[in-house]
Amino acid sequence: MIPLPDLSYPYDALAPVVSEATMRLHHDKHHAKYVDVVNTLIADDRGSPVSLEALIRRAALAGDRKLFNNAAQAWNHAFFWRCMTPNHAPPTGALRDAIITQFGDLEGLRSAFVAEGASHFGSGWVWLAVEQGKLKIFSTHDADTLVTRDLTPLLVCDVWEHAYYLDHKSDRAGFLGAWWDRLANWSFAQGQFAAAGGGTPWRHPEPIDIDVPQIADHGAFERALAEATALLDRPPAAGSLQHRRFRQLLDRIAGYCGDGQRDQPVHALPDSLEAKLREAARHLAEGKVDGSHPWSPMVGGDIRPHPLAAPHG
Ligand code: MN3
Repeated sequence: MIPLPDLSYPYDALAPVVSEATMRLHHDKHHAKYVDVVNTLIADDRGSPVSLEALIRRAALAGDRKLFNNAAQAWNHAFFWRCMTPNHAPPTGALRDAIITQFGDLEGLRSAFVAEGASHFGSGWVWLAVEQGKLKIFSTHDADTLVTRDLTPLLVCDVWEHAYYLDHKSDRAGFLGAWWDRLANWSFAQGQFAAAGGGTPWRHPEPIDIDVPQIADHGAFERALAEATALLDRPPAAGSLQHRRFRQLLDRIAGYCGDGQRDQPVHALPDSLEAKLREAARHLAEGKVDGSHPWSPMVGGDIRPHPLAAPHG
C-alpha cells in the first residue's frame, strides 16, 4: 500500500502564506483522499508492492485514467510538501550560477515562474525543472506529472484553487509571489539539481505492506524486532499505514513470545526492547491521549487490549 507521507514541519509552520487550516485540509483531506483511492484501486493486486513511480508509469501506459490521476496527484503532493520550508533561504552554488546564466538573476526566474503559474488556465501545477541540463519553467494540467517525462523537477507549486483559495481568495499571482519569496525550499531544489547531473532524485516513500505474516522462526522474529525498533524511534501518526503495520508487528511479536495466558512457547524479548515495546502496547491499549507523551501520535484508530500490554511477570 502507498503511504501518505507526513509533513516534515508543523501544520502552522508555513503561515501566513499557507495557513494551518489550508495545510490540514490540503494534506489530511485532499492528499489523503488521492492516496486512499490509489490503495483501493490496487487492493486486489497480488505480489510485492510496487513503487508509486512505477505505478504511475504503468497506469499511463495502460491508459488507466483513474489510477493515473490519483497516483500522479499522490506523487505531486508528496513532492510539493518537500518544495516548501519554514526556513526559506535563497539558492546558492551551482544552481544559483545556472539561474543567473539563463535568467539574468533570481528575479528573472521569479517573474517567469509566477507568470507561468498565474496564466495557467484551470487546475494544475507550475514547475521548475531540468531538461537536458537546462532549467525550464512550465505548467501541467490537472494531475499531470513529471514522473512520466524525462525531466528532473526542482520545485513545484500547486495552482489548484484548494491550495490557496482560503488564504488568498482568487489572487493566484499573489499566492505564487509570496510562496516564492517565503516558502520555496532551495536547499531541496539544490539536491534535485545535483541529482539531475547524475544521482538519485527524490523518490516517493516506499510502499508499505501492512500485512505482517505470522512469525514462524527466529530469523523472522529478529527482523520483526528490528523493524519495530526502528518504528519505536519515530512513532508513526495514528491512522497511518505505518501505524497499522506497527500494530501488526506488535501482534506478531506478542504471538511469537506468547501472552502468558496460553500454553505457547515463550520466546524472550531482548531486555533493551521489552520495556519500550510494552510501554508502546500499553499506550495503544489504553487509548490515552496525552500531548506530552512520546507515544501520543500512536494513539487512535482501533484501540483494543494488546497482549504485550499485560502486566509483566
Ligand atoms: Mn493540491
